[in-house]
Amino acid sequence: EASAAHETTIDGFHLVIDALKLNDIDTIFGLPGIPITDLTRMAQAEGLRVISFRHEQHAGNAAAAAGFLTQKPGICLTVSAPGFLNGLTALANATTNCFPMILISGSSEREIVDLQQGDYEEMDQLAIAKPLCKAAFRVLHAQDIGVGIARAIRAALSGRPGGVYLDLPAKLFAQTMEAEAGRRSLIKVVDPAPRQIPAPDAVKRALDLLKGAKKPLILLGKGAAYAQADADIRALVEKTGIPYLPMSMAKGLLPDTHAQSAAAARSYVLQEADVVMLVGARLNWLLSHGKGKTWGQDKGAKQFIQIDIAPTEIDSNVAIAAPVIGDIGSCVAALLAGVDAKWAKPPAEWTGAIAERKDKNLSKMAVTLAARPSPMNFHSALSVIRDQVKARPDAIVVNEGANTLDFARSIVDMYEPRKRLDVGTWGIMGIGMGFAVAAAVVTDKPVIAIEGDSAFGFSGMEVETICRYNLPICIVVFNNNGVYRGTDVNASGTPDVAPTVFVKNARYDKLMEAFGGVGVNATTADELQKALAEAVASLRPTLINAVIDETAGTESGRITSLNPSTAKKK
Ligand code: TPP
Repeated sequence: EASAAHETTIDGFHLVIDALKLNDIDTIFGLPGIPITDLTRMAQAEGLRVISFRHEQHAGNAAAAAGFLTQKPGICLTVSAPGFLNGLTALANATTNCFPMILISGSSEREIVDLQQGDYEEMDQLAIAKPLCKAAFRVLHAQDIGVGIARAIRAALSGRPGGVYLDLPAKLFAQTMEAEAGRRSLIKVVDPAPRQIPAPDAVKRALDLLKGAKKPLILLGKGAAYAQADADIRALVEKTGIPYLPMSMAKGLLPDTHAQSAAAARSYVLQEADVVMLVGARLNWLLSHGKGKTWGQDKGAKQFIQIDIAPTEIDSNVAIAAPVIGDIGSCVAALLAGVDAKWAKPPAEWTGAIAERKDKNLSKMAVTLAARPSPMNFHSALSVIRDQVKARPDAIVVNEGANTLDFARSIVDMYEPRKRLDVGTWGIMGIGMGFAVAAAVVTDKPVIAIEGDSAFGFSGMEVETICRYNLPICIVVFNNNGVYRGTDVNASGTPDVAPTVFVKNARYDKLMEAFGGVGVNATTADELQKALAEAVASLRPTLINAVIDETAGTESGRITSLNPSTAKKK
C-alpha cells in the first residue's frame, strides 16, 4: 500500500503500477535490470503477479499468449536496448498473430540518446519499435502515465488486436507528483474493445451466397478462437450443417471428433468447395493465398465470404464476394439470426463425399497410429499424447517444431476452445516455453508442450522458470538428433557435423532435473505413456526426452516445397 491515502506524493513507479491495476491487469511477465528492477519489486509488493524469465523473448511470448487466452493485453517488462530488442521479436510476432500485448521497456536519457552521446544502453527504442507493432508511445511526464497506459491498452485490444510498445524513460519512474492529482490522472479504460456490428446488407449478401452454395465450407481461424464467441460459432456450424476446417489454433472450437469436421479430408474440401466462409482466418501462406492447386484452380472459380474485423484484409489475396466486417462475435450472431428453421442443409452428395474420404483417411491413420516401432517415430509417440489429451481435454497443448508440429496438429485431437497454442502465422520457433508458462499461469490447467528438439532449444533455459514457479507443465522433447532429422552428413569431410545435426542421443531430461523437476528418458511408447500420465496427474514440472528415430520425418515437415532449389545448370 505504498500509494495509500496518507501519503502526500506518488512516484512514477507507483503510477505505472496503479494504472495497470486500475485496468484489471494482474500479471507482469518480464526480466529485471536498470531501470525497471524496482518496478518489478514494487509491482509484486502491490499485489501484481510478477513472472520473471531468463530471456525477454520468452517473457514477451508469454505476454502474447496471455493476451490471446484472456482478451486482456499481456504485459512484458524489459530493460533498455538489449532487453528491449530481445522482447521485440515477441512483440512483432504478437502483432502478426493479432494477439494483444504491451511491451513496456525502460529507456535511457532522452537528451543523451537523441544527441547520440553514448548513454548506458542507448537506443532510440520508440523509432525501432514503431514499424513492428500496432502502435508505440513514450511517456515523459508522471502526469501522463495514465494516458499512456490507457492508449496502449486501447491500441492493443481494439479493432484487430496486436502488439503495442510503451517507452518509459528511467527518469520517469523517479518523478513525483501530488498523490491525489496522481490518482485523478489515471484512466480506467471503458469498453476497450468496442463491438463492431456488421452492416445488415453485408450479412444478407453473405447469407444469400451461402444459401446458393452446392459445396459450402467454413474455415475457422485463430481470430475465431480469440473472439470467445464459442457457442454461437458452434451453433452457426451446426445449424447450417456446413462442413468446417479449423486452422491449427482454432482446433477445439468444435471438438475435432465432430461429425462436420472436414479436417481429415482437407485437400479434398479445399479443392472442391464452391463457397468458402472464412471466420477470423486470413488467406495468407497458410491457406496457399486462396489460389492455385491447393484450391483446385482448374475446378471453377470459388466464391469467398470473409468475416474479419479489419476491412483492409478483404481482397488481400483473391477477390472476396461477400465481406462481413465487424467483430467475430457480432458477425457470427448476425449470420446466425438469418439461419432459420427453413435453412436447407448442404446437399448430401457433398457431405457424403467428404465423409467417405474422411473415413478412409482416418482408418488408414488408425493403423499407422497403432504401430509400435522401435525406436519410436512421430506417429507412435503422438498417439500416446493424443490419448492423454483425450483423457484430459482441459489440458493446454503447446506445439512447435517442423515434423513435430505438422504431425501433432493432425494427430492430436482438441476438444475445447483455446487449448492449443503454436507457432502461429510466422511458423516461428521459440514460442514453446513462453507460451507454456503463460498457459499455466493464466489457466492453472496442466500444460503439455510438444517440442521438436531444435524447437525446444530456442527457449529451453526457461525450464528453470518453470521449476521456480512450480508450474504444471510437461515438456515432451521429440529427440531425433537434429533440425528436422539427425541423419545429414557433412559433405566436405571436415570434422564438423552437418548444420542440421545435434549432439547424438542427448538427454534433455537432465536439464529439468538440474532445477529440481522430474526428468524421464522414454525410449518406448509405454514409457512415454506412463511418464506423461504421471506428469499430468502430479502437476509437477516434467521433461520427457522422447527418443525418436533419427531418420523419421522430412525436411521442413510439410512445407518442404518452400525451400528454394537452385535453377543453376550442372
Ligand atoms: N528460426 C526461427 C526463429 N524460426 C524458424 N521457423 C526457423 C528458425 C526454421 N525452422 C523451422 S522448423 C525448425 C527450424 C530451425 C526446427 C525443426 O526441427 P525440430 O524442432 O527438431 O522439429 P522436427 O522436424 O524434428 O520435428
